[in-house]
Amino acid sequence: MKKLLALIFDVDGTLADTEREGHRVAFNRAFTDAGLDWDWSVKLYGELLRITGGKERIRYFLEHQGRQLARPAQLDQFIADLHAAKTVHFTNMMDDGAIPLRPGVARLLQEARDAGMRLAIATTTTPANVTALLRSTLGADSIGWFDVIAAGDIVPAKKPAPDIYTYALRQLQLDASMCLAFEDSANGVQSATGAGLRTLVTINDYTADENFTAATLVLDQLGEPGAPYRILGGQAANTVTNNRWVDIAMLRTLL
Ligand code: XBP
Ligand code: MG
Repeated sequence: MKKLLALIFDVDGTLADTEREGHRVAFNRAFTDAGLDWDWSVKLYGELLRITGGKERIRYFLEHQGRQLARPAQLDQFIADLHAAKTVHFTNMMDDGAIPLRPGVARLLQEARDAGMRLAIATTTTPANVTALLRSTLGADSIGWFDVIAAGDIVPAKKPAPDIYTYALRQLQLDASMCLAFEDSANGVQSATGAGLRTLVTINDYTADENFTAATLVLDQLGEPGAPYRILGGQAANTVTNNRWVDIAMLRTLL
C-alpha cells in the first residue's frame, strides 16, 4: 500500500459550507453597495456556481442573465472593483464567525498533524477568504498548518482545470499518488483527478446531485464519533470498513 503523505483540501463547500449563506450574501451586499438591483437568490446562485471564480461568475451573470447594464467601458475594472468589495464583505462575515467548519474537519486536520502528515489547500476562492475562514474557525496559527495555500488567481485556469492541484503538488514536491484530495463539487473532482489525485467527496446541498463517478469515495460528511457518515458512492464505497467517521487509518486504505 502506498504511503499517504499529504491531504489537500478544497475550501468552499468542503472545509465549510460557505457558499449559500456566505459568498452569496457577500455578493448581494456588494451589489447593493454599488447601487445595482441584482439579487442572487439561493436558486440562481446554485446555477451560477457552475462558473468557478467570483469574478468569472459576475461576468457570466452580466453576459448571460440579460442584465442590460450600460456596459461599463472598463468592464474588467468594474468587475474587479465589485469583486473586491464582495471579498471585504465575505472576510468581515468570517471575522464575525458567520460560518463554522463542517463536521469532522477540525478533528481530521488535527489527526493528520499528529500523524506527521502534510496539509495543503487547493481552492478557487480568493486567498484572503481562506485565511479569514481559518483564523475565525481554528485560530491564526492554523494558517501555518498548511505547507501550501493554493488559491484564486495564482493559476491561469480555475477548476475544473487541474492547474490549482498541479500547482499545489509542485509546491509540496510530492507525487499525486501519495496524496488525497478532499472536494465537494464535480468541478473540484474533475480538477483533482485531472491532476492525478484520488478524491474523497463530502457533498452539500448545492452539489448533492452532481456527477461524482470519478471520485474515490462520496460521503455526506466526514463524520464524528457518534455522528457517522453515510457512504453515497465512489469507486471504494464497497471496500471501506464501517469506521463510520473518516480517520487517518481509513484514508490510508483509499490509496
Ligand atoms: C469555490 C468557488 C469560489 C467561491 C467564491 O471555490 O468557485 O469562486 O464560490 O470565491 P472552491 P471568490 O470550492 O474551489 O473553494 O469570489 O473569491 O472566487
Ligand atoms: Mg468547493
